[in-house]
Amino acid sequence: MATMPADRSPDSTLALLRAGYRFIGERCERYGSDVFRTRILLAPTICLRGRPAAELFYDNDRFQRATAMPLRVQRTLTGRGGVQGLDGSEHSDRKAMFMSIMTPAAIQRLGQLFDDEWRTRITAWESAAPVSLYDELGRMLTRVVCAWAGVPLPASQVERRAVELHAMIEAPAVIGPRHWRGRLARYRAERWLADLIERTRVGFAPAPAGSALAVIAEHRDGRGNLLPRRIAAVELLNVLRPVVAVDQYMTFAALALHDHPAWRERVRDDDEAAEHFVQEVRRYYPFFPIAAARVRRSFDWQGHHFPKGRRVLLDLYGTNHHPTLWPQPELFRPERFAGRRVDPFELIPQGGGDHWAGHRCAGEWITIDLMKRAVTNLATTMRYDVPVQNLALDLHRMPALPPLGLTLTNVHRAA
Ligand code: HEM
Ligand code: MYR
Repeated sequence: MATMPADRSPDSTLALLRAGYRFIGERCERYGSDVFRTRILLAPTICLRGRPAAELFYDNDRFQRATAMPLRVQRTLTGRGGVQGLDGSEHSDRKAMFMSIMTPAAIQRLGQLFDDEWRTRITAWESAAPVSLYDELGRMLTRVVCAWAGVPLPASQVERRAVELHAMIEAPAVIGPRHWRGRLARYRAERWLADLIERTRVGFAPAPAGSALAVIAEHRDGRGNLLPRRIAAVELLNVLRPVVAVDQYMTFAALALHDHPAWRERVRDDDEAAEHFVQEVRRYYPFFPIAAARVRRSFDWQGHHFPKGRRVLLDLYGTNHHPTLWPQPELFRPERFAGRRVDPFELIPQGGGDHWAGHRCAGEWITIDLMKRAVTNLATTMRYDVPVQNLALDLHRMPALPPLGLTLTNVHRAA
């Protein structure tokens, strides 16, 4: 049996929080291995990156999700009792519920709502002082996703719900007030949506057929039972929160257009170029750092032993930056996707493998579609300046964002 390289420190939790996106990659490079062991949250943990590792990680016979996600992540980002922590038939049943929402027509409807919202907002931006793109996008996506999902949202509540949804995303990997804001936000948002689910079920808040609210409120599990309303709320939040989180990728896309202005021309009226650009934004920029699972039953892989119950972390960011998969991974080069088949275990910003059978992100197509629309809107429907500001990404902070979220000035509708 090969010896798995090991981190020497008695516990690496703080090192992980401090090093952020590069934690696993740096150690893989130091040890010359895409597998190593460490201790995180006081428990032995195996860290992995790369294509073979991703393929292994998404093997349902070898890994489970029950008890894999640290509690601090469940209490903020994912909630408890939702699809992320399910296995076997319970998972396939719940996942099918999500995938049934993601029809091409529904994705198109969401995109259309977003484009309409963009058109309306340009007018406000034209007469506004500096526009914080990230904050604007957060509010726009909150309005759009609620309208799409059948969730009533009075104009007076948009700001509050956008702040809540952001708070959940910003909280899982930090210690202190930002973490607690995320927990409070989750508590409030779950109460709001559990109440809505209840009112929908009794007919007081009718949901449009096929909307996320209708599908989740009416979903019956394998035994024919409705979801408990708190779990239904967790699942509805699993639609609202991540759609709003696409604002982060859109802000990264705007940053990439600013840093690589030649692509403004290229993405205009060229769907393929826009697709390559968006794929490179998802590959290059840091967002969801790692996925977590537990060994379901002991096995050996590449000469290393994986004991039953061991927590395993797959480096999503590190796989997207793996030097053997992506030549010059630290360069932003959308053209690398020209003629390249997108492999399910190589480009994994939203997880790998199969959407139905495994835990790969249910909203990946929505994300790509919305990002393409944002890129097209930035490049074709408006002109703007990006004034001098600190645009440095902080890879130590999860999630990473330029400090003030990208400010635009002199916004004008393109003639
Ligand atoms: C799962 C990332 C957008 C819904 C995941 C996973 C990642 C991820 C890494 C977990 C993969 C794993 O555990 O193996 C992202 C990123 C997004 C995004 C970076 C960009 C904003 C969305 C959107 C939706 C969505 C727009 C819904 C409309 C979900 C759901 C799961 C999931 C329901 C759980 C899937 C399962 O456990 O089977 N996402 N996601 N995500 N995502 Fe996303
Ligand atoms: C979503 O809302 O589900 C999609 C975007 C979430 C991004 C969260 C980034 C930081 C997460 C750190 C979690 C560590 C998981 C082991």
